[in-house]
Amino acid sequence: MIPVIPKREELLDRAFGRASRRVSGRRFRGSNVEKAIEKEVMRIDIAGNILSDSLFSIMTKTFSFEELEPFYQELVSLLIDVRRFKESLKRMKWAAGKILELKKEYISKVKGSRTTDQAREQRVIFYGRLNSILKDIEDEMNYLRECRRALKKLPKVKKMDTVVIAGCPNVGKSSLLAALTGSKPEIQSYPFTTKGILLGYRDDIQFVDTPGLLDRPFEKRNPIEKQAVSAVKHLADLILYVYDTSETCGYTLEEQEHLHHQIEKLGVPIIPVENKSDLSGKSLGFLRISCKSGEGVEELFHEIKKRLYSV
Ligand SMILES: Nc1nc2c(ncn2[C@@H]2O[C@H](COP(=O)(O)OP(=O)(O)OP(=O)(O)O)[C@@H](O)[C@H]2O)c(=O)[nH]1
Ligand SMILES: [Mg+2]
Repeated sequence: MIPVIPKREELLDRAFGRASRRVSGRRFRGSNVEKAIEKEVMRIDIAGNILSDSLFSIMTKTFSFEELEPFYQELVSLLIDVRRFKESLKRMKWAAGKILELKKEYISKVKGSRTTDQAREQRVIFYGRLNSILKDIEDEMNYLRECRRALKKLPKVKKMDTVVIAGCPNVGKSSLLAALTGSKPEIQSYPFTTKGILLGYRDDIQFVDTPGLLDRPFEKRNPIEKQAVSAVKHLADLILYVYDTSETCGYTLEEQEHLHHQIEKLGVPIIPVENKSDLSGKSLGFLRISCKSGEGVEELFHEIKKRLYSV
């Protein structure tokens, strides 16, 4: 999402080095002064273009926050200071433009030179100005490097019909993901917990388990977690809310119902299911399944498809 941003010295070396190489292989005509002028004009032109192009190319390769999916916008806002990020990009744009301006200015100065030394001197001053411009945006470039590191942790969720699995700890969310998709889920790093996001796929439907995120009532959450929870509403087309009616998970049915009501507030369609039907327990009248015996899992998958495709 953000390309590697070379160090100031590297950017300058690249620009100056290329400019030198290009003029060294060339023959210039006219008097010594005319030759010097033509040569220094060329160096300024090439160095200026290469440096401003490098900055422009970093900007164009960097993602645009506005073009992100709402889900990613929320995740990105958790990881970086979006205002500072945008400000840093603006400053890079300023620098790239300023370089082109200075280039013109110094080319005309060199053209007005009367001696070879004067021509050379103007080019040296121009190189110095390029260095100062990059120093001026050093903080901004550092911040973009920081953003790059932070955003590397973003999970790669695909844009497809997505079912998110929620429920108290130990009710069987991860088991259900495995039972539904019949595979070992892919684990991807996750910005706000160390646990990772689990993804599974079946028939063009993406199943997501977000360990630690949708397993506690919202009032027990810190602001960052609250925002992460609310990001889920942009990701999920459907939520599976998993109950453990045997209560062997360690949470009472009341506690589980409380979380269910909270998750309903996200405004995403929900299918509640009762897992661990192989064990004894009360029923709330929802679809009963068992990840252990497989009971009800196929019916659930059928129901999921019906809900996703009938709306
Ligand atoms: N008897 C029985 N046990 C189950 C069933 N489904 C899951 N379990 C068990 O319940 C425990 C928790 O299952 P997980 O799938 O890890 O539950 P989870 O909701 O992902 O747990 P956290 O990620 O810690 O929130 C494990 O020991 C599972 O083997 C089921 O249908 N029947
Ligand atoms: Mg789990």
